[in-house]
Formats: sequence, structure tokens, C-alpha cells
Amino acid sequence: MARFIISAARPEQFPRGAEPEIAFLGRSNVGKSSLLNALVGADKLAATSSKPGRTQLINFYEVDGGYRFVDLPGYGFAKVPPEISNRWKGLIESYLLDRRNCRLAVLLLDARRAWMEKDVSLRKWLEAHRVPFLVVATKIDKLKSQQEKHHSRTALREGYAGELVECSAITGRGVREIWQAISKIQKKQCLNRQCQTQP
Ligand SMILES: Nc1nc2c(ncn2[C@@H]2O[C@H](COP(=O)(O)OP(=O)(O)O)[C@@H](O)[C@H]2O)c(=O)[nH]1
Ligand SMILES: [Mg+2]
Repeated sequence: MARFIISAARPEQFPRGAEPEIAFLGRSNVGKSSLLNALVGADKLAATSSKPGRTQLINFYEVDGGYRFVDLPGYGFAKVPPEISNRWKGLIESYLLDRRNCRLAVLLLDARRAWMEKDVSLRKWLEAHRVPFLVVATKIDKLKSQQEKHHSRTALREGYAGELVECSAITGRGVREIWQAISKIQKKQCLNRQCQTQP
């Protein structure tokens, strides 16, 4: 079960309370909202769209287990003017850097495309700022042949040896593994960074 809380355009609108948050990041249209729905077993909790660039706000959801899911605005949509994309970037960065609730960023990649330039720079940014993250390659159901699957795996591993989950919002593949990673990392984080820095 899950419930929509708020669409925030500014940090002052972020919800209060200490609930741990899992943030979903990735290019527009990569499948962030669909994955969020698949994780909570809902069809229409987070709005999905075949048109990229529709989620321009930070959407907060309350989900079972005392977590919040945070649907961050997608990047990499070419038709957005620079002033708007800079504003999005500012909003995302202020969320990831300043938000104490944030325990984990889930970085989504399209399994067919693997790492694109902006994904790599985002991953490097997360590493540099020590934001804990999990890489999820989604739309895995679209890889039909063995050759496509092999090609995708090789490309996903190019320059990245960390934790990686393959998933599909359509078949539900990977959903359990993502939940496992969420519960594991939240506990670990509590022991390490976040809880110690709470006032
Ligand atoms: N085949 C397939 N399509 C997907 C999957 N996840 C998302 N999609 C489709 O990709 C499009 C964009 O999805 P959406 O969740 O809105 O992407 P967002 O912009 O990252 O939130 C929609 O048409 C979805 O139905 C998946 O795992 N498999
Ligand atoms: Mg979306």
C-alpha cells in the first residue's frame, strides 16, 4: 500500500518527519514512475507517461514499512530550455545533498541503452558527494534475444563494478531484490552516516 503525499517545487514544501526516503533518479522516460508503482504493487500511484519530461516536480509517497518514495524529475530531455533544466538540477541537488531523510538513491538505467553520458556524470556526482546509491537497469523485458541480453550486461558493467539490479516494471522481475537492497541499506546507513548526524 502507498499514498501520495505532495508534489514539491521547492525544498520548503518537502514533507516533515523523520521517515527514511528512497529517491528514484534517471533520465526522463526511463521508467522511474513505473518502477515505483511496481515496488508498491499499484497501477496508478505515480503517473507514468509515454511522453518524456512530464514529471517536473518532486513527488513524495508514503509506502508500507515506514518509508517514503521520492520520484525525482527526470533529466536528459533535450527539448527543455537550459534555464528550466538548471532549475531542475538545483532542485534535485538540493534534495540529495541537504535532505537528511534520504537514505538511498536508486539510479535507473534503460537496460537497452545502459550508461549514457548524463547517467555517468550523475553517478560520479553521487560518488563524490557520498550519496548511497543502487543502480537498477530497467525495461529488461525488452531484451528478447540472448545476444541482446549479453550485450546489455556487458555495457552495464562498463566502468561500473558496484551493485546492480536488473528489473522490469512489467514482469515484476527485480522487485524483490530492490526491496532487499532498500531494507539492507537503510539499516547500514543508520549505523553509519545519517543517524549520527541527526541533531
Ligand atoms: N516494456 C517496459 N516498459 C516500461 C517499463 N517501465 C516503464 N515502461 C514504459 O516506459 C514509459 C515511461 O515510463 P515512466 O515510468 O513514465 O518513466 P519516467 O519518466 O522515468 O517516470 C511508459 O510508456 C512505460 O509504460 C518496463 O519495465 N518495461
Ligand atoms: Mg515519471
